[in-house]
Amino acid sequence: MSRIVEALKETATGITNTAKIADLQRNTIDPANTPAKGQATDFGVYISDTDNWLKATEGTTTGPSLLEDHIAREKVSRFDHERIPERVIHARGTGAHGYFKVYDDRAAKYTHAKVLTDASRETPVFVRFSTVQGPRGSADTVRDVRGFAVKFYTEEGNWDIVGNDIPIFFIQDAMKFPDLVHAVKPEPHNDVPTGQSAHNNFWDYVGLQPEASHMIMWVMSDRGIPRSLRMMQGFGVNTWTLHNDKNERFFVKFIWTPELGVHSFVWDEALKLCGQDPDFHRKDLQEAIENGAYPKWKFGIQVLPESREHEFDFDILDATKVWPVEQVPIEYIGEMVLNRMVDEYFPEVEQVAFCTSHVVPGIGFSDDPLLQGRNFSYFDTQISRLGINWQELPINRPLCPVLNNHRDGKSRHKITKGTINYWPNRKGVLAPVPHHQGGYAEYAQKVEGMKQRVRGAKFQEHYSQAQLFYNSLAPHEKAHLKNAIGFELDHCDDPDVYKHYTKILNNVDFDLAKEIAHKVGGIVPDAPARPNHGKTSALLSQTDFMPDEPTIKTRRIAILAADGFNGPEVLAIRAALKAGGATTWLIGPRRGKVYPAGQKVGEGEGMTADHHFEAQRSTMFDALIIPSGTEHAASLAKDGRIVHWVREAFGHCKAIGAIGEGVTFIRDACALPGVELQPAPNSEVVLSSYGVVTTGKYDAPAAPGELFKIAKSE
Ligand code: HDD
Repeated sequence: MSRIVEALKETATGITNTAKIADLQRNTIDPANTPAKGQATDFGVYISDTDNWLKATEGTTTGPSLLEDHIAREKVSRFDHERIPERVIHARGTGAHGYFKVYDDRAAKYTHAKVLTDASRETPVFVRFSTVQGPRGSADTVRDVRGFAVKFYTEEGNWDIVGNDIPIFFIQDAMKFPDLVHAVKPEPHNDVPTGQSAHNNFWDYVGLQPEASHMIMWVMSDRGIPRSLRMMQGFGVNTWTLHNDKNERFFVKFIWTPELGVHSFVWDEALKLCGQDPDFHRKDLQEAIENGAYPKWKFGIQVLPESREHEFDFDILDATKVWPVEQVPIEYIGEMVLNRMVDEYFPEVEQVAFCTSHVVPGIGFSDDPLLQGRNFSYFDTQISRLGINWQELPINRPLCPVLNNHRDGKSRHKITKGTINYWPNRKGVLAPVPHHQGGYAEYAQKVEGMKQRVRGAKFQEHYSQAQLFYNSLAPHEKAHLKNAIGFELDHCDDPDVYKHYTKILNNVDFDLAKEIAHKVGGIVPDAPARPNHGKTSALLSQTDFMPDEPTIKTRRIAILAADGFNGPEVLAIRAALKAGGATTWLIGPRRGKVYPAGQKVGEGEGMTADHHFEAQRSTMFDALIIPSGTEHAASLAKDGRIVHWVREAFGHCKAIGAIGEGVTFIRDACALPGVELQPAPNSEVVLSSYGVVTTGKYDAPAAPGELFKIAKSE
């Protein structure tokens, strides 16, 4: 019997991809389905009054409240202690359950880890996405690195890949981490800014740490403002190792690539959403999962045998470097699907705790100095956040049985029978498990050297890959990156900071440095600090990650409709978009009934608008459609909010569809001089180079997605 089946025999679910859900059920209470008659104290006595503190009172007077009221004290005291320390970084997050499986055993040549080689398994996972800088209550769409932490509940124990959406990191050595975090977090004197790296201290620090220059390129690129958590890559970042049955060791990088492609906001959209809908990303994840559009990622590995370690012009243990795919191709070996949101945020998302040191047999560490330090830091931080028994919390406990001689500590849940809590013991209980029976075996690595505070020679080069990344971007991505750095340096008011950073940029690219220096009042260089090698590499630009077939799956499409819109047209469009996997939202002058042409306002059957014009913004949607209808188009044209909506969507390069009179409205709203946006006289669909799709009439159910073939980011 497998270890997990044994552990879960109470629920009799066995090892399925839902085994963790079954495990959590042991601690889950459904108030709708409990024998409890109503509210009780924590010690189980029913409460008759939850609103009035016990008082010494007479007649109609209100006397003093009595300390004796332990029921009131319990209620208030429990409330007083509801918060735990938020994560020192990555405090803002959201999470979901799912499963992981490999396609086949092709990775067996590298590792004996069953989770990576046994295709009959579907390993339950829990994933937490996060931003880095902001506190728990900060906005989702800030420019920042996104955390992408995956906990695999394997039969051999928990394995955590605590990764980010960017494949590299700011620093090479873990000892620098507290400085990096202090520098990026709000400044100590005024606790400003929230959820932003646009301030003196951050740019001062990275300006004095040239090893951060590559990471700065990534964070200032569109990767720093993902459209959705479902549309970003994930990376283990550090170099790990795999070991196979022949006792061979390989260096490895882990990569998640989303099925829907990699997409981002434009900066203006992201900025506005911070205020308009600060929960945009977490709601987006929830909406997709609840609609059954389960986010999916392919899981890839880049593998190097030990013999190739020194073959590269960078050190493969340096976390500020990618392994270019031309030199080390990605092998996709499996996939992960997220299919269930949490039941309650705090016990699951807030209490989940990851550790880079959590690996299972067949997977190990390398000498990557960032990873080595992380292996200390994560376990340590969980003790201060959750207490020493944090691994007993339902979301963190492994699915396989866990027995050992660890005992006691605050909030111990387990009760272990027996007289023995040490090894060796006279009864031979709780013996260590030999390697051949599944005990973790460290790879026998030869270690020698001088004890010194240094990093290897190849760790000293910092600009080559920053250039590689910059050179590999598409022109629009370069433009976005320049705007982002321009924005951030403009928010630094200390000339020492922004002037110095423009000097750093000149090591990456002369034109980039010149343009930004001009913009922000930096030092305009008259010659490059070093030549740009001109090399490019694949899979760095997001444009290399469009889905194989253009898709509108899970895209949010707003249909703006005032009274008098063309009803059958809207029905047909909604049906076609739904068939393509998009969600449509009818936005009208009021929530509730909006009346198509032919129906009297207030009397007809109407169509239900999901929202009203004032309550939503174009930033909350990927695309918009204006149907035909004379009165409707005339009303839209009079509404400043709608005119702004359309202009804004146009400015953000969103896909816009318009039909009949809707076309005229869009043309006038966007005031597009010289742009021909006349509807064709028939149902011919015309796509302008601006991404606006127009037609004279729309009466046939279009092929799914026909109207929205243009990828938003183009
Ligand atoms: Fe870290 C949290 C990712 C370097 C120390 N880190 C944390 C989380 C992610 C990462 C995704 C949030 C986990 C969650 O959702 O609970 N960190 C990374 C990546 C790094 C990295 C990809 C570079 C490769 N981190 C790093 C270093 C150190 C830490 C070098 C310390 C020396 N990280 C922490 C931490 C946190 C953390 C302080 C805060 C909360 C937590 O661990 O659980 O220990």
